Amino acid sequence: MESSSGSSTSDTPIVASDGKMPIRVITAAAIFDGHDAAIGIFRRILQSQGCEVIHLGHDRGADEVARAAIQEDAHAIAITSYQGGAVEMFTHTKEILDENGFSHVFLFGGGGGTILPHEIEHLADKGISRIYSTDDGRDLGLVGMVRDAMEKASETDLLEEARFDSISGPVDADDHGSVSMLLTMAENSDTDQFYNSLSKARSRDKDSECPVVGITGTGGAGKSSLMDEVMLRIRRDNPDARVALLATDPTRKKTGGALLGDRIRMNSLSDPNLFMRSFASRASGREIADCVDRAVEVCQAVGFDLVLVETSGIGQGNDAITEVADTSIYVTTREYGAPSQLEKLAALDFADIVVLNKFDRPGAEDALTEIRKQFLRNREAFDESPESMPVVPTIASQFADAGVDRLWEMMANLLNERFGTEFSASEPRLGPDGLPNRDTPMPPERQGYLAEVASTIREYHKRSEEVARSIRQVQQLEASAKILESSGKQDASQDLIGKAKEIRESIPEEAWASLADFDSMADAYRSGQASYSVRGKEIPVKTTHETLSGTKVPRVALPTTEDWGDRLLWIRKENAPGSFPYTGGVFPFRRQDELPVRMFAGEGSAERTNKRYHFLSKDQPFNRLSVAFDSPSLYGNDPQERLDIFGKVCESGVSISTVDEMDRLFDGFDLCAPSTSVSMTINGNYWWHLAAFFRV
Ligand code: B12
Repeated sequence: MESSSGSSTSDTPIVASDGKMPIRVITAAAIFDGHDAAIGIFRRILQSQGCEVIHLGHDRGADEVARAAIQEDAHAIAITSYQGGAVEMFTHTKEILDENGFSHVFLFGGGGGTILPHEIEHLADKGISRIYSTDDGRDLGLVGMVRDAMEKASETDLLEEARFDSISGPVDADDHGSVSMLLTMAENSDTDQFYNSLSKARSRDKDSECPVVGITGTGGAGKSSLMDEVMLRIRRDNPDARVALLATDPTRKKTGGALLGDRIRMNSLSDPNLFMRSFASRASGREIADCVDRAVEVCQAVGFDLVLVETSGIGQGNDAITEVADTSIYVTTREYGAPSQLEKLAALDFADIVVLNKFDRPGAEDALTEIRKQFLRNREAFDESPESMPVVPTIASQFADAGVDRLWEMMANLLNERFGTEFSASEPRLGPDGLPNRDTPMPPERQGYLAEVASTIREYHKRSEEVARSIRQVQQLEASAKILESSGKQDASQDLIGKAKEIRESIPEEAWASLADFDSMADAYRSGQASYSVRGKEIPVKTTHETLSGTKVPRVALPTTEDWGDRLLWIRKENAPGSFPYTGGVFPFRRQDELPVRMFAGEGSAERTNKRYHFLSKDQPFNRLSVAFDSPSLYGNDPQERLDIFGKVCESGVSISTVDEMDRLFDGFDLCAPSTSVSMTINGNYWWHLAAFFRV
């Protein structure tokens, strides 16, 4: 085994099962936890060390993580937990693994200083393989910790014969653990061993129908999101159908590692009838892993009703999917280039259905016409209309997209016709034009809105620098001209004045006006008294504050520079409070008659938090109640009796999941009084909390 040698360096990939397979690791940040930077770092290091990483992203519950490890037959799971509740998260994940006979999975992770030393000890007692503390980070370094974990994880031999003893009889598609082991054999074992086990495991006749649908298309076309949405429709219309999704992602030649990232898009996988397995392309270097044909055989033998095979992104000429699938779907977006590019596309020859995803993008309707026409030409179906071609526009990112409904309806009809299956499909609610609704919450012309804002601001700063440079030159030229004039060099002085005038004229009038305003503002601040108006009311203010020792300190400090360019840059980038770009607030001075405080609380139960609000606002002329919710409330989940969720209920905030609780939270406060205001630190679940708040 290459792996376990203590002398291995960070350049040596770590492999398991006597060098037969890379280590497979599930990575995730814990439930209700948005701290995903750390796991992002560790997943990249794992890949660089030759591991195949199945990344689930953030906010993943113990059930999702453990289910992924079982379906993916992973050697290890890495979890980061920063939002509290780490003990419950790790313990519950371990419980699920143990219950399913996956105790061998090396469960490790960290959470910096948020997992305390006595909790690390407790977790070790509970059988968690390793929690890495900040001290471990200092001693071993980031790569050192990963290699330490992987060397231990590599001791588990997933191909050990004894492991497969449990597969001595027929395996059913519901038995995800056994299906997963068979898929590991499909990927790594020799032909005899694999078929020997498969013949024992077969629970369904070879002749019974289980169609295989291949999904291919360009990278980034949204294949995984689309398949997730299709699986949700299959579940909706055929609750008993059992579906397997087999996805391939590329192996990196340099490290041998891979990011198997398709699972991150999947929200349908909580259904026990849906199963997913990710493969790395490994030595094949193709868009489907070499083992996919065997993996399909496994899924058919154990009784799945449908197998979906997803490729990694393909180029114009790739058609490997046709080797394993009997029905093919090609997914593209409007961004395929000029119409002539479609003529080169092999997929339009073999695809049964073409999907034009991201149909809400500008220009997508023209693309739909072009693809339909090209599809018709490829089929030489000149007596048919382009509209009758099986080209479906979809917006997989749109909730309940009728385009995806139409896609599933087409798939179901095709499969029922070809294979005699009996899939049901609800009728899609397409618009009168036969197309899905494109009135997305974000109109197409505003989709690049943030990029436009960023580029406008960048342009603004660039322009500021240019004008500041010119203004500085004018100041320097005019000053130099004066010096030359005073030393009798009239001609040279006139030359400089001429040049200064030329540059002066190129500078916009508003820049000179800003500099003039700066001078009058500086005078006003120096005078000790100023006034400003709010809603027509003139408010007089003292511009200086006298300290106990009698020093007069200006309430607003202006830059002392004499350089016109620097002054202009300050005006355009910062400026005084009450002036554009308002970096110091929208009013020239802060109010002095009210303390800028909030009664901020979130202490477990509604009653306790309410008590705290009353304590904080006692004898105050105003109530500015500010709510900090616990993470289940923030993420819109019920405080269920599930260990990983329980660990976060009433932690670092108040738990509010009923209208009654919202009522008790503000008990005794007149929420309509002008002296009362309420703010909430909230996120995607805001609508529920807002509705509950209006109700009280
Ligand atoms: C970065 C950060 C953020 C970023 C997160 C960015 C992101 N996308 O991840 C932002 C600003 C968004 C953020 C937000 C919040 N944060 Co914050 N955040 C941090 C911070 C500063 C660093 C965490 C981090 O990523 N460290 C980098 C990792 C690599 O290093 P490390 O943590 O030291 O871990 C070492 C070892 O443990 C080990 N290790 C760790 N994990 C793993 C995993 C594996 C596999 C291995 C092998 C090793 C290993 O390696 C490291 C090197 O030695 C910590 C404070 C701190 N200094 O730790 C707070 C902290 C975690 N945040 C906190 C809080 C409260 C929040 C908020 C709730 C604040 C709020 N009220 O809105 C939000 C919640 C966001 C959410 N939705 O979950 C608290 C948590 C309190 C608690 N649990 O008791 C902390 C501790 C700050 C504090 N002291 O109050 N946060």
